Amino acid sequence: MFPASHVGSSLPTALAAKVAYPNSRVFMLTGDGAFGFNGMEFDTAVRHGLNIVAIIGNDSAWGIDRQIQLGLYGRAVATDLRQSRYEQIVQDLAATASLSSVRRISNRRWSAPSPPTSRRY
Ligand SMILES: Cc1ncc(C[n+]2csc(CCOP(=O)(O)OP(=O)(O)O)c2C)c(N)n1
Ligand SMILES: [Mg+2]
Repeated sequence: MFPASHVGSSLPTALAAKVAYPNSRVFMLTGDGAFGFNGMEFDTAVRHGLNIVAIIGNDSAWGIDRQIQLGLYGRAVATDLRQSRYEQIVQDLAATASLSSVRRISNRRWSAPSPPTSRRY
């Protein structure tokens, strides 16, 4: 577990971990916004046969920022993303590789809880 907190860092970190520990199972978690930073590196994973488990939390939003905006200001600005099928991109990149195994678990859109009337950060 390497919680770097930098958006977009989990995929390159996971690939490096798999290179360093080829006999270990490597899991990574990423958001949909984060996928946009370097999602093409799944192509790197395929080319180098780096078989990792990637979980993409797709809430169609820059979720943390959206949540903060709602908490502080009661409305969200420029933090909505499209309901893109990022797992299909990965599926296409991996289509010719035997390591391809992509599953979509849920199609539920994230919905923010009602913003509180006042909140301190
Ligand atoms: C390099 C970098 N830029 C910006 C941030 C600030 N930041 C923290 S969470 C977040 C939103 C991430 O959105 P997403 O990847 O979709 O994850 P979600 O919060 O929706 O689960 C941002 C921009 C950061 N942590 N690192
Ligand atoms: Mg998100």
